[in-house]
Amino acid sequence: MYHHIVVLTGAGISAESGLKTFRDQDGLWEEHRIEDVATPEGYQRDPVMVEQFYNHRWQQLNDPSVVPNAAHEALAKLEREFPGKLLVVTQNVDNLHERAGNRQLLHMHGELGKGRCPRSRQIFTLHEPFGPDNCCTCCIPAQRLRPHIVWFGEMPLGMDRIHDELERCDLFIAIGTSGTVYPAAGFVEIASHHGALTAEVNIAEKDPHSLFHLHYQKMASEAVPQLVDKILKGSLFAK
Ligand code: BV8
Repeated sequence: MYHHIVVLTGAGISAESGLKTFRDQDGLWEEHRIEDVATPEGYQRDPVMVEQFYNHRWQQLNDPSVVPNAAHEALAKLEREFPGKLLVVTQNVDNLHERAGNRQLLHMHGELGKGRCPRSRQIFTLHEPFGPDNCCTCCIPAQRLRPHIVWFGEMPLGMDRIHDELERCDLFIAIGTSGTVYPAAGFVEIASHHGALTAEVNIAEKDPHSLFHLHYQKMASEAVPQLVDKILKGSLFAK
């Protein structure tokens, strides 16, 4: 039986909930260049365009067709029923893990539903789209809120806690991530180096340079419920 699990999720776990991934054919980025919408420089250059990019994705979360899928539900079941420690680290900025019920959850790249004061770094729940009138309440004069999103070149959130958990876990599972963005892409090496069994779920075939011990080439909505049942039964390569 495992005692301490870290799960890393990427855009692939939300794909079956209707949210576009970043690097698949119709990925988000194709409508925009990364450097234009997901960098501090892009925001400085054209804040309105970046605000529209994030407002659109935030409003998409209210679409009745965008709901947690079986993979999100399975991770919530794991948190409810697993007797050991579980932390879900997500690269995703959507709210599908929370809506499925996960609470031991860390958004390392920020969240669509939050804004941040550029001066105090105070975080605010978003109640209206980003724009010139959506300002902080912590400064005089009030500052225009920016998306609470970690852009390229910015430090991801919760890194100390993540490293601590990776060094202690005995099972590391990555779900629906292409492993192209660092530091998240380097987590498997840390976990494996500290003795964890590492597994990944991806519809793509195993990368020849992959460091994962196990690879489940399946849709997340099919593989994750199966994995969770094996873990809860103690039959996933029980040590
Ligand atoms: C940092 C928020 C340092 C935005 C995101 C030059 C300058 C500066 C930095 C760098 C540089 N060169 C390299 C770097 C590092 C850089 C980086 O890694 N760049 C890459 C492009 C090479 N990283 C950073 O900049 C990071 N910060 O390094 O800071 C620092 C140090 C000290 C002090 C200050 C700073 C910050 C990176 C965070 C960027 N923000 N998100 C937003 O969401 O709008 S990244 C964004 O892209 C996502 O959050 C996610 O992390 C990433 C997309 O990755 P995935 O989630 O994996 O999605 P993807 O589409 O790629 O893959 C989906 C996978 O799912 C596929 O494999 C597919 O096969 C699979 N799949 C699809 N459907 C399913 C499925 N699997 C199962 N079932 C399905 N149904």
